[in-house]
Amino acid sequence: MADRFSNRVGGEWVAPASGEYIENRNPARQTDLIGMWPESGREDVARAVESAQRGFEKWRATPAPQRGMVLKDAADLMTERKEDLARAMTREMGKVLEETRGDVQEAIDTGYYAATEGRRLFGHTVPSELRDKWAMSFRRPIGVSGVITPFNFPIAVPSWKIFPALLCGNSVIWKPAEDVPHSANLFVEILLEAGLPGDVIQLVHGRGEVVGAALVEHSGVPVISFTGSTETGSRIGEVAGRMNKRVSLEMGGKNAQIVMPDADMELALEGVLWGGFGTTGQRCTATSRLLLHESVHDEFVDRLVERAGQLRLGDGSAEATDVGPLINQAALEKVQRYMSVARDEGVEVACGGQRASGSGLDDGFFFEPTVLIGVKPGMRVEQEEIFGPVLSVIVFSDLEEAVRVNNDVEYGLSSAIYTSDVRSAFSAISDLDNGITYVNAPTIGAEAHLPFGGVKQTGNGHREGGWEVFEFFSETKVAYLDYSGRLQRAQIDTHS
Ligand code: UN1
Repeated sequence: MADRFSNRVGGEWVAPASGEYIENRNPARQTDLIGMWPESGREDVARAVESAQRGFEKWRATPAPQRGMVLKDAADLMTERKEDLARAMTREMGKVLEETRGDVQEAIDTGYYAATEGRRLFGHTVPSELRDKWAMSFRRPIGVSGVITPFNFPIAVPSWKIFPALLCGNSVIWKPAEDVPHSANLFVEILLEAGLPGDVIQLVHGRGEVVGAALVEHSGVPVISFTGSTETGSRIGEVAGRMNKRVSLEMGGKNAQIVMPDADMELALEGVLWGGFGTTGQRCTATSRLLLHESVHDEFVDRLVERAGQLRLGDGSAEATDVGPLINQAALEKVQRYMSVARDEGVEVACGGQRASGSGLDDGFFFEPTVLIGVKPGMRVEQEEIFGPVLSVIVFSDLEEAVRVNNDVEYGLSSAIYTSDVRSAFSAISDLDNGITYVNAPTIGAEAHLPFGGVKQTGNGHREGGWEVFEFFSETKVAYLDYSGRLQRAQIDTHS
């Protein structure tokens, strides 16, 4: 009998009201049953909200520098337990250990950054237009924050939301992705051990369409932060819009790497291998389009195909593995469907293109690193997010055309250009329609202390990370102090 794990609601580890559980298995080896996690419902969410409201009243009164110290202690504990967290994460998510260690490190960085923000959290003090009067703004917490997170960064992405939400004085209800519940339990245990009061953090496991929806629809949760598909995000946005909630949506991408004729080709090759096949292509920042200048196309494709074929697929916990499995059966089927789309569109599969088989692979969701060539702008494999190890190669003849192709998709998260020409580099930085552009580095690998997010259908205008996320998780309040002792009317008595 597999272990049963709990929700964290009302300051205790508890079973779901339904008494039902969901199995969680290793995507590299389906026979490996990790445990059973609560299949929660609306009742569990309602209890979590009541408790989180009590938690909020306590926590908002704790000075921000002290709140920051709890986050610092949490980041310290993550540092101590980095290896254990990484191994647990690889077992349920599949990506290789080097990457899960990086995932934990990103959360540690986010924790330390947020901890020090407790001593800043700046407002503004500006001159008043009237005499003997002060005018200033400062940040106040909002309330119970609903956090809904994806499977691909089981600790890092939640940390981008949970640490800043807590630092700003909010309480949190977290609904993690069904495929990575163990990482969530380990994260919450760390927050509690670091001294976070019991009802300031609630963890409710279950299905997105039930638990996520209940959280979004609950009037006691005024702020929602979501990372996931554009389809789900748009539905959340609709409900949040109707209820006048503050909502941050971080969604899909169709990110391109552009290779100019003056690029360092070996560097560009390493970049696209990492950006396209790292995390098995399951990042919102993954490189899924490779734009090659016509003069370098043939040679670059030859080298790429050779190198992609050398990548070792396998269980991410083996140090020799380069690429782990996809997350689940549905993800595998989606990638397989896109292979038929590619064939129907007349695209050539230069390498990969099918489920990987062989020793150690048959019991997992492995898919061969795939390079599609002859892809034309506008084709579905050029426009739609596949979320797997699939690169669509497009040929261009000048930078202007490359920029046009890059921009002509509905998403706008990250982009990369490889060039040694400073003019191309700066034109790309200003003209590529994305939230992030890398020069001579791949489309993945954003750092925790800079704003993260994209334009168009990738998001709804907010940024995570860096300094901007603290604005998202707090309200601006303005205070005026008039010590003149007389009535002074703004806009009217300004000449007295
Ligand atoms: C995501 O895929 O949702 O920039 C986040 C990166 C990582 C974060 C990715 N630091 O690739």
